[in-house]
Amino acid sequence: MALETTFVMIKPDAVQRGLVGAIVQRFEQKGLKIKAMRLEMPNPATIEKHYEVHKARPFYPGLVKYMTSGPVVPMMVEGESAIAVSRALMGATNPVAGKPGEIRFDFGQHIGRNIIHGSDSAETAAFELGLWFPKGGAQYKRAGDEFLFE
Ligand code: D4T
Repeated sequence: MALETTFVMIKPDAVQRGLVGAIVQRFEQKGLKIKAMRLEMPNPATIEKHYEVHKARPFYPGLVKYMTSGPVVPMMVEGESAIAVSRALMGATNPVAGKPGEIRFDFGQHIGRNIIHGSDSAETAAFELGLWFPKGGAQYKRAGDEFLFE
């Protein structure tokens, strides 16, 4: 087990559908610590850098168009194995391939409108956190942590 920090982003479809509160609640209920969060119209250059690994894929132009179509909610999230735990909370990339209880399954139906993003490795998390939160996150002691961690 290791304390990790990861990058999570609520995508435009979920913001437009009024799901921000329900999604953030899943992370809070799990005990993950939110260290930074904001709502913004994403800068297209940031989205292009974020999805640069997918540049050659056929879905890339549609992905960039969708991701810049409205506000997103980028988040910095900390917790034990936070990278894998966040991905587990999100579920399968294709919302209908997952299981009930997963954010994407519970709230989505189409891979091109899949609600939420989360870093898939420590390297990706470092890159994405640097891209979206160059100034870092809030440093604070959370009340109740002694009941969450032994
Ligand atoms: P992200 O990166 O958004 O957390 O999603 P995943 O890590 O679960 O999935 P991914 O990198 O393979 O895909 C990135 C992003 O592209 C969209 N997408 C993906 C799409 O619109 N059509 C497709 O066929 C695929 C594979 C969804 C997520």
